[in-house]
Amino acid sequence: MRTERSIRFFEEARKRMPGGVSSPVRAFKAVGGQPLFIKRGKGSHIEDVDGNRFIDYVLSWGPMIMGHAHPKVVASIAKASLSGTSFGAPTSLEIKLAQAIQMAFPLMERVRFVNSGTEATMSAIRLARAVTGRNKIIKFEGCYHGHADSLLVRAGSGATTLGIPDSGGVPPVLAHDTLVLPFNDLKKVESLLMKEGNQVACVIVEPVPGNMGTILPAPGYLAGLRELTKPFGILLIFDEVMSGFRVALGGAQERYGIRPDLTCLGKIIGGGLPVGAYGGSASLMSQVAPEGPVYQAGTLSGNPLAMSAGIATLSLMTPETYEYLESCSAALSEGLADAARRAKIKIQINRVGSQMTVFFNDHPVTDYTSALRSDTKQFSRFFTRMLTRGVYLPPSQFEAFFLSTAHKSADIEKTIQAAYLAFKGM
Ligand code: HOZ
Repeated sequence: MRTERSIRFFEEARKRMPGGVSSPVRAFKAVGGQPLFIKRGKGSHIEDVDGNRFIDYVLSWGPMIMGHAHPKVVASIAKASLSGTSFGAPTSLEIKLAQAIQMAFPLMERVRFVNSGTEATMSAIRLARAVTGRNKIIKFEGCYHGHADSLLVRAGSGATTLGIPDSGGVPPVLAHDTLVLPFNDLKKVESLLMKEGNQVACVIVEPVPGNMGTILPAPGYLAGLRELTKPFGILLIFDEVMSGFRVALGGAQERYGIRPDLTCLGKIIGGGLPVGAYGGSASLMSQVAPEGPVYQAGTLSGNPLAMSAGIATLSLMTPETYEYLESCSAALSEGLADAARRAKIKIQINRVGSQMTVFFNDHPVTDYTSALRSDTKQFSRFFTRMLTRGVYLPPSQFEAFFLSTAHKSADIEKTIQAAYLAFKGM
């Protein structure tokens, strides 16, 4: 595989940007080698600046559920841009996207648009602290809720990939108010709440964690969180930045039938442009400025191009979309499991709908501790072998693969065949 141009760009980029990238995990540090610079994407494929083509399972870390450069999404962005790209004033597009979100997430009676998942989660926490008058928050090991100070404690995603789950620069006083528990362990939640429940503003959780790799919530776990938090008046925040419109149209809250107080969204709702959102009941959200005292703002929030891309993307999502994604993803995970068996490699595949992770691990992966026991060296070898065979996977053991409606059975078959060859002799 030729990579001269990517190498040249990376040298140049490193002179101008920390690590040569705009976000750490894409630097390929955990898997060795160096990042490929992407020139274009279409459907299930991306192409780098050296002309290599790959079946893409990163999909911009989730948003491109209809594949790259979907004609309807591209046309809606182009059309919106002809009328101006930003006004810092309301447009009717915000109402349309809010309506589309509320159809799928009825508990989000009021929605505030922001520019990223990070903004959504940090704003939701500010709101929870304000309405409860409490400072402490509970998060779970290996869950990643963006890079706000209070949340970079035992954080997954790039923070875990690069070995900095507790980031430098986070004031100890903030980290001190973040209580961290293992995921999938209700007993620990219960005993912490018995001690400190009346000081806790919120429990924030990725209902289907994807940032320590994909983890399945144990049966009854999410319902248990709901039950345990209620009597203490603790708000339950579902960070559905990844799972929203991914694991079901109405996200994990629809799939598992849970009613969180606040929901954070991102990724898919922007159709590949920068958008986040948070929302909940009208009464809770009435505390957000300008209606209430909780301040949060943004010049580009509700940006018309991003709203248009989101509206177009959500308009394409039908029950058939999810049926297709489910069957395609099941075929991939079954094929990968079979390829590993034939090659005598031990892996665990965790999958919910069209989100999955292949763990190089002998035992089931159910939380951060078990995820960290995975063989990251083997993952790196697998990653590199897949890349050279034309398959672009997330460059970390602690991330998720995503599928889109543009992935066809030929892509899946090619991926399984590449995996078999990659597993063989590992
Ligand atoms: N937070 C993203 C992974 N879960 C990575 C974003 C990026 O590097 O682009």
